[in-house]
Amino acid sequence: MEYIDLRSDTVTLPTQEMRDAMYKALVGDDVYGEDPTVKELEEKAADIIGKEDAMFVTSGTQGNQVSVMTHTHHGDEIILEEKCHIITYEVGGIGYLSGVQAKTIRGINGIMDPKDVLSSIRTDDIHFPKTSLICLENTHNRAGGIVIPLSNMKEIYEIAKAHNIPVHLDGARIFNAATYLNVDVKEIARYTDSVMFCLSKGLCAPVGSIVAGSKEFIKRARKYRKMLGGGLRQAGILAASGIVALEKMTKRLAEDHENARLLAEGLNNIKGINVDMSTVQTNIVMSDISATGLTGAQLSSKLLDYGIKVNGGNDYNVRFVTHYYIKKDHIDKVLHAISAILKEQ
Ligand code: TLP
Repeated sequence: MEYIDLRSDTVTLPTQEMRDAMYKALVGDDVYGEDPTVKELEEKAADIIGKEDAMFVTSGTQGNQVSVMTHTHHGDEIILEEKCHIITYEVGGIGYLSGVQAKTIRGINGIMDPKDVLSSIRTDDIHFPKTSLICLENTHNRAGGIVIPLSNMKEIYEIAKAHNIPVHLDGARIFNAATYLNVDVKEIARYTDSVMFCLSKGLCAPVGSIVAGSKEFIKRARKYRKMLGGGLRQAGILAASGIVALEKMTKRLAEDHENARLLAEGLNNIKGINVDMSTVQTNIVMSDISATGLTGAQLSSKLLDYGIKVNGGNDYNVRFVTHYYIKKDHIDKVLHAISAILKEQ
């Protein structure tokens, strides 16, 4: 059975064009710096994002962890929004790998108040750890794919610069944010010192993410990537798909956003389901199904019978993520299936 898979945009398969590019890719040993396709991807990525240099990493998680390791020292403190991916879904890596502690800030829809960021920066006191990094996430996954406004990023960046603290952006879905804001992706990346973005989510590459920053930062980051086992050999096979992702797939994300909006509107028309439309900005829809009497896990297991996959846990929230392989008629099918399930209740 072919599923309609809305669990994540990570489920996207490589396109035929990617497979062709992978087949034909020129490769070499990238640990020796001899893979021409990896080099091409890294140069293209740096240019697109507006940073001096870039590095191919195996995953978004590896990219974030390597960035934190490169910016910090053991015993430092870093500031993050409390529901961000680094805190929620990266296996506690910042403590384990970088030996830093987290100062989390409660954001509103993932958006931190710059005043809270400012007041969280440690002063020079014998008791305190050093604040050595501020992390942002745009789009913000757990906030429902919400876009952090540029004005907010700018304000936080200026506070960071005034205190000589670098800013790292988890921009796993930065191209979705740029599409929503209708700006060049550089306009987002300019308020950061390092950026991680994923080639393997809405952009459909099978594997891989990019870390971008200054030449000096990337030089040091390459050592940490090697330490974490991310020094790949003929990685051009993978990088070739990343080049197609950057050239082609960044330009079509508005379609995913439109499908997410259609889905969210349809869900709001179903009794018992509530979606806060103000959060539906990109390709993620967070729904509250508490009034249906079903948990997320129960709804997702019933949807499987209709050939539909969604992520739902033991609470009453269900996340739907649109992507290249979700078309408008799939949205109609999903809405019909949910209505049918709730009628049987
Ligand atoms: N997010 C995944 C899961 O890990 C939750 C998903 O399905 O959304 N930053 C952000 C903002 C992300 O959403 C993700 C993946 C990552 C980093 C990590 O990327 P990968 O999966 O490549 O390690």
